[in-house]
Amino acid sequence: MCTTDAKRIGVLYLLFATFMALWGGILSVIIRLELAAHGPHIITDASFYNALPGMHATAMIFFFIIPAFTGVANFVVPIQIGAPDMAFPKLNLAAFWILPPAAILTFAGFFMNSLPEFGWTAYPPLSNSVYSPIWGADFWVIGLILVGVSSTLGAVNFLATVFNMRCKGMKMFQLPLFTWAMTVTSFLILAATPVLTSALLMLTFERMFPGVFYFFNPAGGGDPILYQHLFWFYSHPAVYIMILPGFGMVSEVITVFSRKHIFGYVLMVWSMIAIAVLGFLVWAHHMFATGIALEIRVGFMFLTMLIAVPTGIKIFSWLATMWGGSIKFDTPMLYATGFLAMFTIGGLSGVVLASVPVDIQLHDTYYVVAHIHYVLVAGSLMTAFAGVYFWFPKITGRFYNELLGKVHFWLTAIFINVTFFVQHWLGMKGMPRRYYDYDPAFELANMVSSVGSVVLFLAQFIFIANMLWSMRNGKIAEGNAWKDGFTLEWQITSPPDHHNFHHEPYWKPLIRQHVGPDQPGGLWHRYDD
Ligand code: HEM
Ligand SMILES: [Cu+2]
Repeated sequence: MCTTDAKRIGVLYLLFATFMALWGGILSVIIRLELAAHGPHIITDASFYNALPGMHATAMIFFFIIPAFTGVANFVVPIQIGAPDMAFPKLNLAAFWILPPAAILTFAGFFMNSLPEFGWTAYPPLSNSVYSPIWGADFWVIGLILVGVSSTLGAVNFLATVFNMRCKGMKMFQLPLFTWAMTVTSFLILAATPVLTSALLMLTFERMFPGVFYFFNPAGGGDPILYQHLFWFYSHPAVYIMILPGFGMVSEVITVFSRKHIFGYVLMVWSMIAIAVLGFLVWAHHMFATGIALEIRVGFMFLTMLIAVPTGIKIFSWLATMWGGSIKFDTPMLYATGFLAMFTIGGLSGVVLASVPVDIQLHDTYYVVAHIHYVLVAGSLMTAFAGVYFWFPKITGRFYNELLGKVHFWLTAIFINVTFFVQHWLGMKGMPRRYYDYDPAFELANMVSSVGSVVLFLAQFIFIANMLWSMRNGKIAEGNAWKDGFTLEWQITSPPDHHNFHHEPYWKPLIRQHVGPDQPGGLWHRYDD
């Protein structure tokens, strides 16, 4: 509980994230049950329904996906660079322990019958003291400010660790791709999160002292669109905060399970950097419908579409890595390849939404919901599973049950599509997002989506059961659990000892020897005791 060992803090993050995923999942199933058929069902109070999508999104984004990635990274990043711990172990612990109280504040509205109904974006005027004069809204805003503080502290720590604590011989362009992904992500957090925190502080001031502060309220010279600019200047980069670590995990999984070097390492790193930079230049694609000038919209449209280039490069590099490899389809690899296929759908619907005329039509419809979920569920969630299955033997010293892992994968992959694919159609036909009820013509597709979501939710208990059971009873894993891991974490015992390494590790480029024709080396490395 008050350990400063990054590995244990990582596990705390993972437990917290699992808990919040269940919470967010329950909320989403409630939403879907209500929408299963036309007319009111399990929720009689439309106001309560109104609050649910926002609460679900808040739980999933701020308390599940981001902490889950941070958890794996706490465990893996220091080891991958040959360090005994993070640069600031106590800060690390503090960053974690801000989260549970932040979660309690954020969701306090549930205990006080005072739930904010302004979605997860909290646009004023809806979120100001006139339209949301409730305590639950204040707590929600303050909870998210705390999350911002926590992830900023975490990002500083990761950067300090990666830049200062690399073992002898390891240069930046020799870092494993997961560590690179966390480095780029930490820069994103450092540059973007304080912007959200500021916007939320401004909102709080306006809520607490109406008539004194006018940031967003036009009555005193404020501008509600300013809030949207600040919000999306954080929240678009945030989508990459929620996907780049997953990209990094998939890179590790695909190299190990294809038993090959990553194809185009340097290009992979630069693509991540390009994605991060472009990620800051596209925020106004969320504001095409706010009446900003057409020239500006067109500019943002092209910049947005440009992100497809580095993303495409990464997809092709992963495919090229698998090409000609001797591939093992264990659960982590199933998740990694499943991610490739399904994330592509999310990327394509993103390009569709990026074009201004189409977005004007599809804005605030279920098409956007489908897009978000193909990137966040088929992208972030599936990569997180790839990573957790992949490093589970390293974290616990035991293997998970492979059969259960595969069953979990297939149920998850199939029912993600059952749940979300029809939503594209619903959106194109004009079903609005965040509504309590809909036209009876949409009934069948909504039923399909709801049934899908229930099965998807239930399937996750297979994962939890597998993890809990295998932690104690799984097959014992050796240090190099997958036999083909060449990054540093695979060169020490599973689970690693307190300070990771018994002797100060050193890094040296290593030609890959034991599989297939020799590839020119440099990216695999070995730690010799
Ligand atoms: C990398 C993972 C991605 C994530 C996690 C993500 C997430 C999101 C989220 C949460 C929204 C909803 C905004 C709202 O609630 O109003 C959204 C909308 C949008 N996304 Fe993405 N996105 C990703 C990738 C992309 C890509 C690659 C593109 C374009 C090439 C894109 C283009 C858009 C556009 C244009 C909208 C605005 C839709 C509207 O307001 O009607 N996204 N995305
Ligand atoms: Cu965006």
